[in-house]
Amino acid sequence: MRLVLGTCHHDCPDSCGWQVTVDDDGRAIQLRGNPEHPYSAGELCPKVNRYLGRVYSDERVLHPLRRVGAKGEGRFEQITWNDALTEIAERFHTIIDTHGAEAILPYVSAGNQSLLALMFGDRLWHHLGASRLTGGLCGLVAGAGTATTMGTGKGMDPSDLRHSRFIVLWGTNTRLTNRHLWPFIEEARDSGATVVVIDPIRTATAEAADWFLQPRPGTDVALMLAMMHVLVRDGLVDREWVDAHTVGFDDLAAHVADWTPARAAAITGLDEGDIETLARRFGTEAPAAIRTLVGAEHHEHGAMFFRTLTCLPALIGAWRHLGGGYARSVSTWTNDVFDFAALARPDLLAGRSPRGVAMPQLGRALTDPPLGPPLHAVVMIGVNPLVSVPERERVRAGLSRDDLFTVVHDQFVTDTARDADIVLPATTQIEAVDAVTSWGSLHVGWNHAAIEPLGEAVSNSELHRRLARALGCTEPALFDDDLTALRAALPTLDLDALQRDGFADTPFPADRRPWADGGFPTPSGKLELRSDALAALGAPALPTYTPPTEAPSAEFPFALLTPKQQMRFLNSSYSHLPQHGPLEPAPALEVCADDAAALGLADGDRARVWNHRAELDLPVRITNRVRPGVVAVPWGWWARHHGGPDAPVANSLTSDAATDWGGGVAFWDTAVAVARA
Ligand SMILES: Nc1nc2c(c(=O)[nH]1)N[C@H]1C(S)=C(S)[C@@H](COP(=O)(O)OP(=O)(O)OC[C@H]3O[C@@H](n4cnc5c(=O)[nH]c(N)nc54)[C@H](O)[C@@H]3O)O[C@H]1N2
Ligand SMILES: Nc1nc2c(c(=O)[nH]1)N[C@H]1C(S)=C(S)[C@@H](COP(=O)(O)OP(=O)(O)OC[C@H]3O[C@@H](n4cnc5c(=O)[nH]c(N)nc54)[C@H](O)[C@@H]3O)O[C@H]1N2
Ligand code: SF4
Ligand SMILES: [Mo]
Repeated sequence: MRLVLGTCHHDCPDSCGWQVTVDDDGRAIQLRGNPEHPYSAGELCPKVNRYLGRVYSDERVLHPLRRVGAKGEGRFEQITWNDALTEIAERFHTIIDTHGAEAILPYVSAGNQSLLALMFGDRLWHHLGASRLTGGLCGLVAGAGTATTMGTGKGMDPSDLRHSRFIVLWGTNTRLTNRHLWPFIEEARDSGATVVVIDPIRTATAEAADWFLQPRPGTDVALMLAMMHVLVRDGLVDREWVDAHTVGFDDLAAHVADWTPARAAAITGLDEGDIETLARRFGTEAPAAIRTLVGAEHHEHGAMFFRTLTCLPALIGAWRHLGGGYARSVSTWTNDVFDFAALARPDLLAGRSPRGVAMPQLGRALTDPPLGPPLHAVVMIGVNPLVSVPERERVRAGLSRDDLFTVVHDQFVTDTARDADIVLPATTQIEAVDAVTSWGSLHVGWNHAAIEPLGEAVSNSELHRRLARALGCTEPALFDDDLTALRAALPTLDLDALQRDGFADTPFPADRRPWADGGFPTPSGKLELRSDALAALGAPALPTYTPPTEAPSAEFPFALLTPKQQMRFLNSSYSHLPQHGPLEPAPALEVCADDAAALGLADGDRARVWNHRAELDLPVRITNRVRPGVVAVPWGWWARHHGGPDAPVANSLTSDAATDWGGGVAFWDTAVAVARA
């Protein structure tokens, strides 16, 4: 019996440390939280408490598979690795000879967000000169919006919320998506802090808050501008800090002069008095802090949301205080220990700059090719776009092209894998070594391989070594072993200690107040309430509210949200497993009582929900989680859970409109109509 330390690989801010008990036959018999881990402290979550059920699931793909029958039929035969690699190499060589390497697109995402899993493969794609992904589905918009104001994504250590008096959880569902932060928030509360949640959905986090505000989706910037109005009007601005460390205050003050709470109330649907109270409490109950994460970026004006939000703590001088400021992803801190270039090796591009394909607009790229050679091959790694990418029916149409060669590397035959030509078996996290720099806490975690790979599964790094060999590449960097690559990636860390302990701290300013004395890395060297750089790009220099293009209309009167909401799911990863999906409420259309009555819908009735992209047929769930004019369909369920292998899913309805900047996508500016089925 052995105990092996590891770190969760999921695309989750918590990056929990775990320990795996392995019996003498090399089988993992228990996976539990590592009690020594400073952030997760021995607790995992309802997803990963059942992780061994995933590892040893009967549905695991354990051998390479080749499609038999028509595309998307989901019929496969088992083949050898040798046959799979030979076929891939032949297809790739033909495509490269005929169309160039840019006709191949590696479509890689964070199903495993460990360093090797996510980035070692870049070496091969750079070396080949394949198309690159630009933008993304997660986090880039929030990072870009934040950096417009602050010059960086670096903010508070979220665990310092334990020192806050007034905590605003703005567009983040902490208790679901970031559960290990909640104890720090409870600690602040025990010392008298108030917790406010601002979300268009009454989430589990909203239920646990002291105060819940439920604006219409996509209207928060109007609320923020009204808060600024009150702060300026009532003399709650910290003029000393603002004068010393920001630019553009006078312009901003003039700009918000007519952003009265009444004006914002009409747009957001909030109560005018609540807006006044929120602004005044935020301006007087120091230390005040705003916690946000990713969700609010999934709007057309997602970057503006984060750009505007980061102005609020600055106006009140919140950065002076321990427990004051703005807390988002800490990856910009934790990545300080990580040498990206040494791992991903952009130098292997050798001066080339391959065509970029916008990740969120995969459907367009496969059906309406951007400039450059049409895509003839896509390699999906750690991603399930037929559940997770907007305009899903268009993605499906692209994947059904007979002249497209699709390779999927995954642990399961996901909806996406069903449409593949070749499916390759991927290891789970307990089968391969890796390291994880967290985005929720200031740690890097080590992950030992606890067991041998099951069947013929290979890790992402081994996959790329095999592909490189099959393609006849000779560049030595493509064949580095895992430890060599990890040593290069983490040059400043004591890897022996990291391997022994399972985690290490990452650097953070000793007084824990990173911006108390300003010094923001913006063009002006100050926090930019006015951004001339943004103006140069054609965007407004000052925080500005703009309604979404796809707003509810006479034809499509409801705003549709498709959020994460199942505690047993992690993105699209668990809905198919017996200890996860069947224990969650099945997909339904959430609608409030007033709207349901107006539509003649009773709880449990079937409703059609549609727009020009797709139509779903769902049972109705009447709920107080959404406000009038807003409906929700939970996301993460596969086609089979929506009625069959060809059924549309939540993202069949969603918009793939790009965000204002940051390269994200406006999933949640989607309008739909609803009627009795
Ligand atoms: N409507 C709507 N759409 C959304 C979102 C939403 O909230 N609503 N959220 C968006 C966000 S924030 C994100 S991050 C994306 C998530 O997008 P998804 O693609 O759903 O991400 P995951 O479920 O995390 O992981 C994808 C796949 O990675 C596989 N995987 C796990 N480990 C490994 C490994 O080591 N190797 C390989 N090759 N595969 C592995 C898993 O089995 C899984 O099938 O979805 C986005 N789409
Ligand atoms: N259990 C669980 N945990 C997860 C995941 C999971 O699938 N399941 N996914 C992981 C991933 S990939 C990510 S990116 C993180 C995301 O972590 P979060 O950002 O915390 O979660 P989301 O659910 O994407 O979005 C947060 C909230 O934003 C709200 N929202 C939508 N539009 C607006 C708006 O216009 N204004 C405001 N104020 N709020 C809005 C949504 O209703 C939602 O409740 O969670 C991670 N953790
Ligand atoms: S999914 Fe998130 S909360 Fe669950 S074990 Fe992994 S890192 Fe921790
Ligand atoms: Mo995400």
